[in-house]
Amino acid sequence: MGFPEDFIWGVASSSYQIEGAWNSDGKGLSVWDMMCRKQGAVWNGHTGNIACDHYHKYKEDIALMKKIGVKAYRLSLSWPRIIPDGIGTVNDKGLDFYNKLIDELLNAGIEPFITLFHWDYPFELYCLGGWLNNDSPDWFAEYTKVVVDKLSDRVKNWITINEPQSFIIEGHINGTHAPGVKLPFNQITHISHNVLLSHGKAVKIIRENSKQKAKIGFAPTGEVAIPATNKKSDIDACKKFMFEINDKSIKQNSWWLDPIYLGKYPESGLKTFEYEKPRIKDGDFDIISQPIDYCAINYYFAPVIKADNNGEPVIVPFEIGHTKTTFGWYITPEMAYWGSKLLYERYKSPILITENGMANIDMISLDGKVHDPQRIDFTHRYLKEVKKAIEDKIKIAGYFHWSIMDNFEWAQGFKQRFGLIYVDFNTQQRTLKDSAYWYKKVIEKNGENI
Ligand code: GCO
Repeated sequence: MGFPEDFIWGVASSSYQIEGAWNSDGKGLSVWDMMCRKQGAVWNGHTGNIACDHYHKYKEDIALMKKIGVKAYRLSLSWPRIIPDGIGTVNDKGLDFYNKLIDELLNAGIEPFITLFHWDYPFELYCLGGWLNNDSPDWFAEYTKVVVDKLSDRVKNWITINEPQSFIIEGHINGTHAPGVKLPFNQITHISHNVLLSHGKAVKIIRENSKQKAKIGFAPTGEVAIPATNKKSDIDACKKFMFEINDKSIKQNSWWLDPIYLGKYPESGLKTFEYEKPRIKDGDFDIISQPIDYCAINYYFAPVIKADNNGEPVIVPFEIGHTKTTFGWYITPEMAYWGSKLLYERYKSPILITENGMANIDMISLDGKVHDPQRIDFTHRYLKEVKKAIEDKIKIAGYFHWSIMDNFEWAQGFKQRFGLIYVDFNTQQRTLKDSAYWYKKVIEKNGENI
């Protein structure tokens, strides 16, 4: 067996991380534009003002994607580029940028997968309370409608929201990501509920307004785990770890995916958040739980779990010297098998791996090339686990490598390089890394060499 014929081989990026042009052609400010102005917020004072200058170089970048042979490209849209104040007047020039980008992709034979929200929230809406405001789901729906009206004649694949756990925990609890605030937990659960309602309203808008049959997903972080052994007790402990909520955190995917797929919050979460649970209005779960097509998920690293004598999950520490990326993240390929398997068993929805990749020390060598064997090995290992899952009858629709090119890695600035394409941020010159040529072969052979 192996990868199905129609497996989606893709690459991914997000608007703030690559576009630059932070104030061009009528774009409004996002919370990330503001975060980058806060002293000490981003490594070495870097900003996304220019980033990869993709706004001006998108044709060149799409030509490179074509050269790699990718079948799909997951991009996100900058909401304040399209609607500068977040609601109200549309900035035609901003919308037109995406219009041209989509045409360019389709001309290159690359299928666009649009993420509606990948963290660059309109600053004007943040000033109105942002996700805490109970109108925020309607704001998101309004923005979605503008985009769907314009692009859905050519775009059929949509991801509503990327990694709510990251922008809520980093942005609203730790204050290390935009908007950089530290809110109490009852406000955090309130935000999470509004984000879920925003997702649901966007799904409804897409279904009602798309000019073709749409496919939709929601992309939380890969909060999955790996059982220490194949024993039932360890697997059960691993499931408990993934789906039971026993501390005050909105990290676990059951907090997000149970409402979407099962139409309710997990009991354990409601119990643990006893005095801090969100206010749930009649009909909220009807909005949130409309059918979607992909259980999208981003895989980077995961803990290993075993059962203690009572069957409770305990984290098994990694052995000394377990390999890490330059970000300090452990390399844990088995998550791609176990995460997919356990999510698929619980939610019964095809998995779409919307991100996977690693930060590495990449440099242009004397021969003018970028040799990144670690990234090739990393990707090979994770893809082997994807293949194993597929052979175990777990439906996995596709894989998007993070990222097409080196880019602005949030609070880490340009410190971390995640790309298949090396970017010289001084000259904006692009160089395909060895991993890009390797991925090209994988795609050509539909993963037969995995
Ligand atoms: C994410 C982020 C990406 C990051 C990547 C590496 O979804 O976490 O979506 O923007 O760049 O994950 O940290």
